[in-house]
Amino acid sequence: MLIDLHPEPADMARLVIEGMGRQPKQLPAWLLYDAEGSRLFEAICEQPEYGLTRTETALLDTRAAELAAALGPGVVVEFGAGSARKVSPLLSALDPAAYVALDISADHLAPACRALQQRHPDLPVLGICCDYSLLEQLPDHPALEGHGRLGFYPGSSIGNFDPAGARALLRQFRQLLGPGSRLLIGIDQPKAVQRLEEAYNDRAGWSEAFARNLLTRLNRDLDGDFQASDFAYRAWWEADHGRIAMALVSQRELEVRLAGRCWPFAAGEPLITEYSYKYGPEAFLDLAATAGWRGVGHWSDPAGDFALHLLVQ
Ligand code: AVJ
Repeated sequence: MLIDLHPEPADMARLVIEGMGRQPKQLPAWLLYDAEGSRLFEAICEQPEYGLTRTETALLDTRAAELAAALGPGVVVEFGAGSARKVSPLLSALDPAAYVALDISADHLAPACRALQQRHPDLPVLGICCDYSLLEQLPDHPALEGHGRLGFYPGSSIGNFDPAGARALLRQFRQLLGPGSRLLIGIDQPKAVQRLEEAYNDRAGWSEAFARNLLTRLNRDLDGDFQASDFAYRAWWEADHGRIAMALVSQRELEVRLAGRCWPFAAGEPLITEYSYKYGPEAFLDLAATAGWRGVGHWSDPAGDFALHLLVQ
């Protein structure tokens, strides 16, 4: 079952013009995920240097029973479900009243819900195609009635937001899930700088290809004239901010045409493609508290690379 709320397509030109006007220049991270970008990101997740996905998947698998006991009964609501592949062990252990997948792309949502329904034939499954950052409330539907809500936001996706944006997102989850709800959220944790930087500079070059695909997309969709050879990919840890910065760095002084305007670059000037914030348990719970969430449990791998936090309102 799928409800399509027909989310407005984002005003890409306006957002890109706004981002190119910043200092440093910075584009919205979601622009990385066109069809080719999504494929490249899947390849990143398999690289030996990038442990995030493997570690979280293993945690969800091995601790599913404990997680289910802590979560308790309700309807599972996954934000930005994509292919909805991570939630399966949780659903098996939890046996929730229903599973609701929210995603902006109807093209991803429909097959994801079908595949999930096959793995869990008795579970009521509902897909809602929407921009959940703009919704005031979830639509009325029998699957959502009479049960508490258990939010699920895996993948440390919140790491792409700056702290103010992350707080706004956590507040939005609170609003959509309602009083008495819970939220299980995956958070990548700070670790040795060398390991962090290698994760975003894999040897096979998938991280670089993922960032470079942004230039291809901008040239195609916003009539840009970026020359790939004018930019070098870099990713580095910024300790003061607790984040990895990823950028395409101009190799000379040049001008680029994009979205009907001309943009000068100095030699060595970065175009930030995304940030990836990392939070230790305390830092994350402080952030969550400012959005009205309280931590009641957390699960982490033995090395402390990644954590799943359980929050209550
Ligand atoms: C999807 C935001 C969690 O920050 O690790 C990985 C994105 N970009 N390699 C991350 C990403 C390049 C990823 N998140």
